[in-house]
Amino acid sequence: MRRCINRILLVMALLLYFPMQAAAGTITGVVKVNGLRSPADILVFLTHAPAPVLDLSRAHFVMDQRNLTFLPHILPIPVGATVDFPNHDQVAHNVFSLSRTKKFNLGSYKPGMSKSVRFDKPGIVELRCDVHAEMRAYILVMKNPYFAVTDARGRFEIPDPALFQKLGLTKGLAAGKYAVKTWHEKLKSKKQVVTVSAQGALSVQLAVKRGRPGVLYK
Ligand SMILES: [Cu+2]
Repeated sequence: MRRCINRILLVMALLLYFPMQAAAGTITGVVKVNGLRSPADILVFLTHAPAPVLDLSRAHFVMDQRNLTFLPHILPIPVGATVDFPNHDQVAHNVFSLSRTKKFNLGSYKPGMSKSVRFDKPGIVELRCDVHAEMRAYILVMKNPYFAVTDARGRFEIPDPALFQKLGLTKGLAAGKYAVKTWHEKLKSKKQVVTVSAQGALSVQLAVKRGRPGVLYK
């Protein structure tokens, strides 16, 4: 009798456990690059995915200015997020964008100062500096939080654990079909359709070549 009850309890526990797993899919992978020195700093994202309502009030995104470069080189953010632009150099910078997604000019500002911009429309923002012509970086304003940037070895994970923690999101990816796409200013964007299963940790390999990336969303 006791054995039977134990078995029923086990089955019930499993039934409770597995539905929770249904929304915990992840996509991990590697981007292989032909024609660039490093496979780092490539945006990988899902073109269409459920976009939860986000509380962006506490989530800070930073585009640093250090050693006469923007850091990071590629910064994806969810639409509606605000980016801080601190100047950690010994000289003044003047950050601006002529991109249609967001046009702005922060003016020249001194070391130790910071300015902020909110990005309310999805798309690509090319950042430049009026003082240093070689300074260039990109803010990618994304429609959903399912995006990541490749590490030094070209690896990525969607959802990005650090980003999801920052945004207070706990769930993984619901089972279904998704288009995984890459973006980097010097690489032709690649798209691949994948199927994420209920318990799924899916592994993808994307091969990209030099070329024009095109738009984020069609
Ligand atoms: Cu500058």
